[in-house]
Amino acid sequence: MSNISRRRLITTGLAATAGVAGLATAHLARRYGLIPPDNGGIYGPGETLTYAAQRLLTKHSLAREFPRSMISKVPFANPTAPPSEAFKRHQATGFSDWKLSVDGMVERPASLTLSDLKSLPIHNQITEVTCEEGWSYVAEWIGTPLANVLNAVGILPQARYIVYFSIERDWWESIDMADALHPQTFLTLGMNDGDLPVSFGGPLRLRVPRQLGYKSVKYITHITATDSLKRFGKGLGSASPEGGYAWYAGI
Ligand SMILES: Nc1nc2c(c(=O)[nH]1)N[C@H]1C(S)=C(S)[C@@H](COP(=O)(O)O)O[C@H]1N2
Ligand SMILES: [Mo]
Repeated sequence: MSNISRRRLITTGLAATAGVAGLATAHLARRYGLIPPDNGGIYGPGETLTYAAQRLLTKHSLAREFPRSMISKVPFANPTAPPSEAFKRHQATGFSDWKLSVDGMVERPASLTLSDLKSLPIHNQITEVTCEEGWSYVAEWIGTPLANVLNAVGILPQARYIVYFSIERDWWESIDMADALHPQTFLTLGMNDGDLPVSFGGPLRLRVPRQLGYKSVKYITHITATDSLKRFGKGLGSASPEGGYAWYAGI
């Protein structure tokens, strides 16, 4: 897109966000494919407006990063480890057999161990986890940007979403390519200078700091690239809209 048409798009987007022309945003959303998977039902038009406006205006912005002094002394973990036998077996062997399978619309499907992931460039960020229930905490997250893994497997140009799955069966989410390739979207292996504790999603969690906490799924075992979310679950994009929460949870 040329700079001029991008600027025009942003200006139009701004006008629409200001409420001057919600219809214009809906039109732009369709034109640029900015329709979220949970666009049906009573809240659907609102979801489309939020997602399209955010993508048109803030696609490249960064989540706030904090100084080390602001790391929460007592970070709040939602409960405990997954109770499954499969998880306990992994825990007993120090997660040495933990695998992340990467498939779908990629040139070279792969199955990566934690040490494979640790051999990629490792970055850190001090960002906040914000739960939809109102609490939050700041921690340092250490891992490799998801983009590094996607580049390594060769994402196909028609891929539009990354769907990611936990060893906890009911937890799966998806994000669009803007968030998947975002520099702060991390496959996280460490926290506050140590390994990632199990209660915080260890051994492997996808941190998506541009969105609410529920998009940062713990115990990741599988990611897949796709051009459509229709064939996953009820076709709404992830587990959250199936339970009444927005698929796009930008903050
Ligand atoms: N696998 C899995 N991932 C999960 C959850 C969960 O219960 N299981 N809870 C989610 C919710 S609702 C939030 S707010 C954050 C909480 O992260 P925390 O435990 O680090 O505070 O994790 C998210 N990821
Ligand atoms: Mo949450």
